[in-house]
Amino acid sequence: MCKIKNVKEEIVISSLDFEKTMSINGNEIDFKEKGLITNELVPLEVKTEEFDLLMEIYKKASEQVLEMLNGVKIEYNKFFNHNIINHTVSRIKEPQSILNKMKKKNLEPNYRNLVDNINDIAGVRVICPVKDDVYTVVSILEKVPNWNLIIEKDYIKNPKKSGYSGYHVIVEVPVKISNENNYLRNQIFVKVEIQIRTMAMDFWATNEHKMKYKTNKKLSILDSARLKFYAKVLDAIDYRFNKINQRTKVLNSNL
Ligand code: 0O2
Repeated sequence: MCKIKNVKEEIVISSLDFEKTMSINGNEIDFKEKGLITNELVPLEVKTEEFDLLMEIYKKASEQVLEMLNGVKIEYNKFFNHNIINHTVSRIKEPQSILNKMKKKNLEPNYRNLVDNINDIAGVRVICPVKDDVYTVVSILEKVPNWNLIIEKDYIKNPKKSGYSGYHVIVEVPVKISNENNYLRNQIFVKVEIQIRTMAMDFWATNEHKMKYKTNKKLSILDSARLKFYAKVLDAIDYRFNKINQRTKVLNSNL
């Protein structure tokens, strides 16, 4: 079955189209033998070393995204004296949440379905001061060399029925991998979901997430309606803050 042996290497791998054994954090795994790089539908078992290794790959991908965004934040501050990113957060989806999502999507819990169809195992959230900043970040993400932007969803122009708004992109970022001899370096593309929101959108979504979205708690029809209404109120405030920000920029550019 699966072959795992200790070696003194760091990086890892996975990729359905990659061959041979790879290593990460001192473990080597034969993904081919495991069936991860073939069309075999290997059942997903979350309490295994293989699963942990796979999560490490996603972690490496999201670290890269965070590093890139931090660079953008610093550059914008330096050259434009403007903070387009307030802060970033990241998470790797919990195993149980992955299984729940697969169930919700009627997917057999196997590795191929996980890699192919669950796009937010690695998730990064970018919180911006105002709406224009959200779109600036998106336009930067669209141009990052060597990244593939594969999905874009603008829930700011088209908010969800719940009232949720934000801009979602799924990017594929190259993660460096090594083979068992370590001198042959290579890379694979790993998906990361990036949610870009204003602080107002984040305030709404974080609270709503706790109160309703991810809990079994039932909200009254009235409270659900209130949340929707508050999303609109916050959107109106976001709009006005954005306008003030635009006017301030013009004023300062004329100084
Ligand atoms: P969590 O716990 O935040 O990770 P997909 O996720 O691509 O399979 P979908 O529904 O097309 O399916 O993705 P979508 O809507 O682009 O993004 C889903 C994510 O957006 C959610 O992830 C939430 O983070 C966020 N989101 C979407 N709708 C709402 C909402 O009504 N309220 C709140 N608070 N957040 C929302 P997860 O995995 O569902 O949850």
